[in-house]
Amino acid sequence: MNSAAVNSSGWKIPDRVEVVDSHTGGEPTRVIVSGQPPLGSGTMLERREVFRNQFDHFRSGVINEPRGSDVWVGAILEKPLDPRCLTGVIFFNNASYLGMCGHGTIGLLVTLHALGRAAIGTHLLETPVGMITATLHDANTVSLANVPSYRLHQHVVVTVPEFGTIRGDVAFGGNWFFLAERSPEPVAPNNIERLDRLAKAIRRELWDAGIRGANGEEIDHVELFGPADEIGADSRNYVLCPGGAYDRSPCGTGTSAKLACLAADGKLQPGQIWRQASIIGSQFEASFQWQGDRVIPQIKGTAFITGETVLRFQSNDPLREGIRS
Ligand code: PYC
Repeated sequence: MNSAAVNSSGWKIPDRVEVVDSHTGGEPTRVIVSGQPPLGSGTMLERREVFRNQFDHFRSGVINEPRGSDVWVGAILEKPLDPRCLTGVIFFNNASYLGMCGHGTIGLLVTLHALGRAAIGTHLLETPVGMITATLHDANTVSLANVPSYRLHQHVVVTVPEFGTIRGDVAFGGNWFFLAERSPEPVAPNNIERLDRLAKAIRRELWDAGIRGANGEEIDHVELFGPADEIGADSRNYVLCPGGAYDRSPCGTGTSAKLACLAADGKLQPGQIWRQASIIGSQFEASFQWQGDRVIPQIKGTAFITGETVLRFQSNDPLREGIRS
């Protein structure tokens, strides 16, 4: 813990930081509305590194306990390089920084609309992994065309003590995922503790075995699939996020990675609808189009505003920078 809360550049978390909170299928998003650090004028990827290297105390302060928790995803808004874009955005969580975030994009657009900053219609957004298109259909419903997604490895085998041998694919959907073909544990809301143990063990095994993303990235999301009870859903998932929490939503980038695998296997055709249910039963409607050997996933879901808050960072608070995990 660093109670000074001033980084090497002398920038200090302001006493008041305004945020708007929402949830997308149960998964919360916190959009920073005022008080964020200056990240410069580079690409979103470059600005994300400035954020990581110089202002990580701000990430921790706004998203970690006691002001947030491991379930939250935060979004910082940035002036886009491309003037056609509505905004640039960098998503982050209790552990680190994300490339993209599907549920977060849905929450972001609904939030910007509630603030009077986004009209119903289609918008471009700049993210660290590229430009995406998102359409606000009404005050709560958003569909997004995600970044090109693809399967990198098929039939990866990991042996996990206590759970046995698990086969799955490694795919990119804006973040890196391991997608287990058949979960040895029921993917059911009353089994979250074991799913959590299993997914964390798989992630450790992948790391120890040196299995990485295309540019050496950690496979930091693990997705387990099972049959869905929910009406109309094709599948139910359990998604372990990098910070250790599970995604309450069906995970936009995880569903994108799933679409890439289904497409590669010829199990889903372009334009065909895939309804992905989350472990709590919320759903995204998804489909894809081919772009060369990658797919452009389309993800549709709803978000609702849950709060408009002023976070306080009092100078004498020993937990000004949050509890770092
Ligand atoms: O919806 O892409 C997503 C996501 C990533 C992490 C949590 N949600």
